Parts: sequence; C-alpha cells; structure tokens
Amino acid sequence: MSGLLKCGRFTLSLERPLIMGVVNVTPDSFSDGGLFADSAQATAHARRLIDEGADILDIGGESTRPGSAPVPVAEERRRVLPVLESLSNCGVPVAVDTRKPQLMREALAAGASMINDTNALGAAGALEAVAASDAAVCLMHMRGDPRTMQDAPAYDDVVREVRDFLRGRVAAAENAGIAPARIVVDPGFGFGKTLEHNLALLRGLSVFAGLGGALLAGLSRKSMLGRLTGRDVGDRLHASVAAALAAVQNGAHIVRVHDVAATRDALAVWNAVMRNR
Ligand code: HH2
Repeated sequence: MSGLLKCGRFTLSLERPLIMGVVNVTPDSFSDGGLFADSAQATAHARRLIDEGADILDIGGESTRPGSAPVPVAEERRRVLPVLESLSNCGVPVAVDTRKPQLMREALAAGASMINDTNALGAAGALEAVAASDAAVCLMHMRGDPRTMQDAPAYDDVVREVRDFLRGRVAAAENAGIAPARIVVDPGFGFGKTLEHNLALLRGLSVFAGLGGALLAGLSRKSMLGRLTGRDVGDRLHASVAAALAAVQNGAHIVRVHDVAATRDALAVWNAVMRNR
C-alpha cells in the first residue's frame, strides 16, 4: 500500500487514522433515522461534522440496518444528490453510500470523491461506474442482504472467509481499471455477523490491512456495542470511541463514525502516544 488514498481531486495521507463522518439522509437509520432527513438539516449536520474534524463525509440515503427494505432509486437520489451538491466546496472528500450503479454514476458526475458500497461493487455495472471516474471506492463485506443477513449467520472461519471475499473484490476492482491507491476494504461489522464474528474480525483486523487497499472499520453505535455494554443505541458513545481505538490499534486507516468530536479527541491522544514509538 502506498500510504496515500486517491479520492477524486483529493489525496489523503494514511499516516494517521482518518475520520469518516456519517450523514444519514434517511427516515429510518438505526441510530439517527429522521434527525437529518431533509437536505438542509443534513447539510448543516455535515458542516458541523467537518468543524468537529471529519476528514471524509459519508452521505447515505438508504438504511442498511438489519431487516431494512431497499429504497427505490428515485427516492435515494432525492435524498442524496441535493446534499452532495450543497457540499461541493466543503473542503473534504464526500463519499456516497449506495449499492445502486445508476446513483453511483450520478453522484460521481455531481462531484462525489468516493463510492462507499456495502455490496462491494457486486451489482451489474457498478465496477464500470467507478472505474470510469477517479474516485475512491470502499468495498465492504456483507453476508446476504440487509433483510435477512442477521438470520443465523454462520462461518467456518469468519476472518479467512471475509478476507478471501475482499481479496476477490479487490482483484475485480483492479481488473476493471481501479488503481490500488483508490481502493478501501471493510469487513462490514454487523452485516451478517454475530457478536462473536464481529469480535473475531476486530481482533484479526490486521489481516485485512494486507489486502492492498486502505482499511476502513465501521463500528459506531452498532448493536454489538449494545450487547457488550447493555446500552441502548442513543447511549453508545463511550463504547463507540473504545471500538474506534481498538480498530485503529489493529490497523484501521479510516474509522466511520457518527460522533466525530469525541473520536477526534480520542485519536489525538492515540496519535500523540504512538507517534514516536
Ligand atoms: N455501516 C453502515 C452503513 N454503511 N458502510 C461501510 N463501509 N461500513 C459500515 O460499517 C457501514 C456502512 C450502518 O450504519 P448507519 O449508516 O449509521 O446506519 P443505517 O444503515 O441504518 O443508515
């Protein structure tokens, strides 16, 4: 890995961990559904996350929480594109979290610097959509689809199986013409995994840093943290910060979080301690 992530007109150094701030323009996301559902609220929230220290923003218009149903492309477009357009000069790369190739193309034309695909560019035309741009892509592992993924997920060896899947998707992306410096991989915490699977992936995270791409981890507010702490979704800040630090300690280059300010402070301490080791 080159130590750099190419995201459209941005080049990000991976020397220190980066924070991706989540902007959910949805009525039903698992932790903040409805809070930023109109574009003015979502844009204001995005700007607040930049002020708090977000290095990248991730705009999503479709919840992928367990049990969620797909959103038609017209509705996802209506949610996402106005926010993306109003952030065109915000100074940080903006990712769009979508599984739909049509919206990928439209978002890239509207200035998105990254496509974050929980389906790892598995839909017909998705590889081509990203390859035709200079944007980065996040390839995430998911077992099944959101509607059914938490129905008794099973693996023989979760770290090996997720690694093999991501290795195959990195190869597919490179074969389609996406340069390695544009690729991010993500084991997909909570996407078709039990608590034990998620913990095994977090312990074994460094394995995924060896796949060639930058490594992203999304643990923020997730139900595994509720299982570990007994806390409801609105009360998982401390657990989320601890999980982000564990991910960075085990090799994550990017943490995808809802609570940017708290994560930034924790990483400032971590960076200061680690810098001269
Ligand atoms: N998690 C969520 C959504 N997108 N993308 C990546 N790359 N990695 C993740 O772990 C990830 C993701 C789920 O979180 P959130 O967006 O807050 O919830 P919802 O899907 O309900 O909108």
